[in-house]
Amino acid sequence: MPVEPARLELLSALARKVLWLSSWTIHHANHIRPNVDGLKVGGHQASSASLANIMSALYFSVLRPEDRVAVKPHASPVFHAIQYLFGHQTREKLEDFRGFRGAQSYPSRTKDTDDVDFSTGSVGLGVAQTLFASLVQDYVKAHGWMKDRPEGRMIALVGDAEMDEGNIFEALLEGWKHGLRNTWWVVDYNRQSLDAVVREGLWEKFETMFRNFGWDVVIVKYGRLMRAAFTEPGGEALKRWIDACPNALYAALCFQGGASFRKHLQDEIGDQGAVSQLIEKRSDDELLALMSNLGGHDMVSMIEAFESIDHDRPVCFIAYTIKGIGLPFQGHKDNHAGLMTVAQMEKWRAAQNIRPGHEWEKFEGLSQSPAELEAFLAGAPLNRVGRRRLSADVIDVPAQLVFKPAAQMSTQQGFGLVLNELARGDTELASRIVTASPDVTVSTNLGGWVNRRGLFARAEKADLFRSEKIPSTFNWDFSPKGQHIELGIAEMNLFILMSALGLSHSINGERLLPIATLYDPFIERGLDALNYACYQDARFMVVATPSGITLAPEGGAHQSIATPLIGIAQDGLASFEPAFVDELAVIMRWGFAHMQREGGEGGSVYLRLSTRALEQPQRIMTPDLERSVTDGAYWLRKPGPNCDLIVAYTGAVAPEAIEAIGLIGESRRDVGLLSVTSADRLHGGWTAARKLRRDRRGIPHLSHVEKLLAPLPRDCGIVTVIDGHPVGLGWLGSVCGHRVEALGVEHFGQTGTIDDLYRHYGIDANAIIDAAESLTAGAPVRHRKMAV
Ligand SMILES: Cc1ncc(C[n+]2csc(CCOP(=O)(O)OP(=O)(O)O)c2C)c(N)n1
Ligand SMILES: [Mg+2]
Repeated sequence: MPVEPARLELLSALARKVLWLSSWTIHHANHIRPNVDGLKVGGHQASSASLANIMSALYFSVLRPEDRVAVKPHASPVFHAIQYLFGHQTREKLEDFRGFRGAQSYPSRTKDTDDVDFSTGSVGLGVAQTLFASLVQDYVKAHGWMKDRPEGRMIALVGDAEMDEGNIFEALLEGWKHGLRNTWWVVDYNRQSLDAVVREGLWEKFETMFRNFGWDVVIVKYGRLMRAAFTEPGGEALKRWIDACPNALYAALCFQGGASFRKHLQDEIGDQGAVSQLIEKRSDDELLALMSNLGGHDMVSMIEAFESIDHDRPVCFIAYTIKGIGLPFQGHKDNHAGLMTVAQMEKWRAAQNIRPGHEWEKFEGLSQSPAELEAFLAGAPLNRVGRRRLSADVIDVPAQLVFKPAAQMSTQQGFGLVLNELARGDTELASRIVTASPDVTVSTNLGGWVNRRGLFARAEKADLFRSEKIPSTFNWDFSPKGQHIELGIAEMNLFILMSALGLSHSINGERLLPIATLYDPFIERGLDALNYACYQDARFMVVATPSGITLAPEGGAHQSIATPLIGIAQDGLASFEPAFVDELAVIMRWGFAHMQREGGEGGSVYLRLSTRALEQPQRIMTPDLERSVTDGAYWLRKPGPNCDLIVAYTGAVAPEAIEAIGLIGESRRDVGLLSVTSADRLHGGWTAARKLRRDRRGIPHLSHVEKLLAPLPRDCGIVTVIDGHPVGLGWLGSVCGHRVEALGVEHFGQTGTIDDLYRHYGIDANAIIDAAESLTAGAPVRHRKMAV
């Protein structure tokens, strides 16, 4: 459908205003705001300009309220400018761009207040987020929860160099497997990255690749001026020249201006009759306007391209642009961090009829009446309904999660049993759980759950082995009602899927409780995506096994050392490492509630579990014990008044700690054994309590760990032991000033039995006893563990 002239005029005026406001925001942050010496803003002005027109086309005309967008990180000022025109962003926040509580450098769901759909910043991740968000929308729809809500398109505005990020390709493959729909990726093809000009012919690689994955590809290369010029006599020759011009030269000529274009064109095709005339009849300015009229900078071309899509297959738009268009450094290869000087800005301001002191005024310098522009903005389809961010009710979590107990079992087994019981029941909680695993569903003990709840696919697909009556432990039926999403091996995809599932309450207004299972060492493979999911405040549960060196025969490549520290340091993720299954059940229950708490009160959950089967304690889980488990620690053996040593352990080394404390206890009476279920929660509680005490001077508030350790005599020693990096527990000595011997694993694992490796790395019972003796002057320990 052609774009009517009146609408076009308004859209073009607004796009010019967006370019101005975004550049002014950056300029203001650098040259005008006080106290920002040294806080130079790089990477925004040129990069933003590139997308000002495309985003104006989208936000002011194409987007519908149900669509969701991930904006290229450096186009953040464009996004904020658009929201400012809509009235969703304040002038104060724009003036404070990149400042404390100001508009964020990169669009942030949690820190910005102007309706950011998906955070971006670490390039590549926001792009993949849109793909998984679309799969999640399909999941919600297939489960009958969309009600009358229309399907949204999940749209990413992508830098061409951003496409180098491997996670995008991993996501593409996964999207293809799941029959991806309703996803648009708009590549800002400015042929520049941060450092350089991109390789020739990159668009062909993109085109082939996207088509190969079943996407529609729309190339928007020429703007209206160009298309009109191509129909003039000599136009064909001009088009051939444009098509053959190397990226670097085109960029350089855009920087140099009309005269340089003229010289090159005349030297190379000028003697070809009609084309000379085509060039000569244009002034330098007109020639530059023609040559920089690439598709991405032409409102009509972009609107037509977007509106031409009449199907729900995924679409890649390759929109040709010039980095820094309209600004003095347009096309210059060093422009990523380029900033306009005060003099350049002055000149540009005057050229746009913007009066000094009126730079922030929404419609200053535009020829249309403010009333007309306001009415147009208010009537933009995106603004048709009020709030676009949705919410969902909290799902009830039963008072207790049950499991079939066994005398000896691992926490991984326990996890499978808890989920199996949930799968057998018909609670609302169970119906909202979605599991996913990167090709380790069975080996992470999700088999029982999947057997009962099935795999998710939009179309039914029966398990062939079952239909052929070939015996198999697992039922691999796919259906729209399935609750397990089967993923390929890429851990990046797992975490971005968690990021999408874990935002469903906000995006789709329907709460999901996602659980990811994977091998603990491979958390590091997907770590940036995990961090990204937490940064967006997505809510999910990560269940990782095997962990530490307990999968001893697998060797160093399958053993994890650093993950306990990740668990402590990762913001938005409460991490736990229980030793026993009754603790695990309590933690999972707490976790499902924590995943649903509002704002800073809640978050995601990480369970570092083990495949090592341990003898389970026979005990009653009292409310006190439950609270201690979720607060992070409890006394498995309470120290006496004259205690000179305690052992604090985490997770699968419980038997070593118990044995050591038994042997030490033969000669020293009051020793204690502290079971640490969450070093993260324990440490977090301690820091929070100290801050509270400082803030509310004099009002005592003791954290859980302080209450546990404060009664110990001053010279009591602490041996800490963990199947992971010793720093994970070593900090316990700082709480009340006790000396610590911290045992753990600091080097890549060997192959061997657990006993071999625990002895080798010094986390077995004898190592604990040795550490205890080196730390305290108490009676010598008479017996050691015998070698087996
Ligand atoms: C994972 C990651 N690596 C590096 C960066 C730093 N960085 C930001 S933008 C960018 C490249 C910009 O090129 P492109 O995507 O083409 O966007 P343009 O600036 O051309 O608009 C880089 C390397 C980042 N933000 N995230
Ligand atoms: Mg680029």
